[in-house]
Amino acid sequence: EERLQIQRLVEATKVVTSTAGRDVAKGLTHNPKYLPPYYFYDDQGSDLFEQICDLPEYYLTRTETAILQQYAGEIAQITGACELVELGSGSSTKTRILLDAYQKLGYLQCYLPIDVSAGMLENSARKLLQEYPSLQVYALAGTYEMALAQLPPKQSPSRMIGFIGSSLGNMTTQECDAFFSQITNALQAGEYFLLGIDLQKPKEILEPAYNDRQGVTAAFNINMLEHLNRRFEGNFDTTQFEHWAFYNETAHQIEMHLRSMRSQTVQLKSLNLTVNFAPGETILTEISRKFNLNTIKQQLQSRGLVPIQTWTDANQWFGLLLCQL
Ligand code: AVI
Repeated sequence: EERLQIQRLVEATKVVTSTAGRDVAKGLTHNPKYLPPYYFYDDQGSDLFEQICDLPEYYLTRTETAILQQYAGEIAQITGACELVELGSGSSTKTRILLDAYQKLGYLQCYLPIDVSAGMLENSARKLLQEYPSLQVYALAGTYEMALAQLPPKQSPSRMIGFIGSSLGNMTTQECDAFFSQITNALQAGEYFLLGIDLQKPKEILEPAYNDRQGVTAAFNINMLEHLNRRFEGNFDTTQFEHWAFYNETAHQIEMHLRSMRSQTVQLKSLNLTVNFAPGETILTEISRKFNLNTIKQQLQSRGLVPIQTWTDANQWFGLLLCQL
């Protein structure tokens, strides 16, 4: 297929096997233990995340979709002909709303989805090619950092980097800072950054979204251990860890952990790593920050990403910001 290019990115260092998993070793030997959230997204985890997006308690996807449906035309109009780079594209479901809006104006050219889940990336890219017969897809399998540093030359007059779904919330403020630099380095003056963020709200709404009744979020959390088992020859006994998520109101963030149900020892053979767990000890697998619209706008502005338009829903639960470098 000529309209599709898929590139599997590897870390710049050629000795891939020795660098992969270094972050796992670092997190599991840290006190308190943590794991980087991108390990959620092997192909199985990406499927589970798709299921989360449809849960009645998980208002995020539904709310952002509605905002996009209402304002995608406006976004396309403001940016003009623009190729779309999307970070964490997953199934590209919400992206179709944007692609449709660009197509309507005759602006649809090239879509560059980026995702760590290569299987999910390839499947959704192939589907998009069928649905959009004139679209070029250049898919990049890798982390944001790798992909942003290796974007192919532009084919359109302008570029927009899309980062929707509130994945920014999964970064610490420090990681966020480094990430904004990667964004500004990847863009040229006048180009766009589209950001979707979950906003602060009562914990009565937030906590159920991360503790759904069907247990899909728990399975998603536990799958990280299964992923590590598969990838690094590990022997986590997933029946001996439980999902634990709560809203930290002071830090304005959901904190998601895996809690060891007893004293146990786990080995990750290919990392040469042995980890001991005390009963009740936890691994922090994710933070999910909830933003204040004005604060994040100021932060973006101070990093040179000037917010030129903001959209939200009637409840002000979710925000979509179009920024320009
Ligand atoms: C991808 N990210 C924005 C999700 C979130 O809500 O922070 C990941 C997730 N974790 C548990 N449920 C969903």
